[in-house]
Amino acid sequence: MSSHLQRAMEDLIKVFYCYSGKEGDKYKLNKKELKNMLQEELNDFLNGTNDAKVVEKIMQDLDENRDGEVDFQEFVVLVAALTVACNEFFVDLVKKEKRGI
Ligand SMILES: [Ca+2]
Repeated sequence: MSSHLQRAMEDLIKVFYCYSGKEGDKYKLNKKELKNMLQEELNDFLNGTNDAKVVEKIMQDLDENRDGEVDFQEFVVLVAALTVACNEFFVDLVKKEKRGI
């Protein structure tokens, strides 16, 4: 049986390839696939994923090697950044609860 973290890592990989495999390069997300992924998986986190400009901006931020597509390594950067943001929110919440706010 695999650990929680290992399962989470597997899920990350599965989610990425589920979207990247739809068209073109199977191992990279093009703009359409990225938009799809953001809408399906991260709509609660990212406001305005319906907005083409927002998707464009995320694409530019993630696409480190400027090939117009997001590979797994670039995708993980997004997930890590969002996880850090989540953690800060969570830690704040726990602190507030301890102080009885
Ligand atoms: Ca890229």
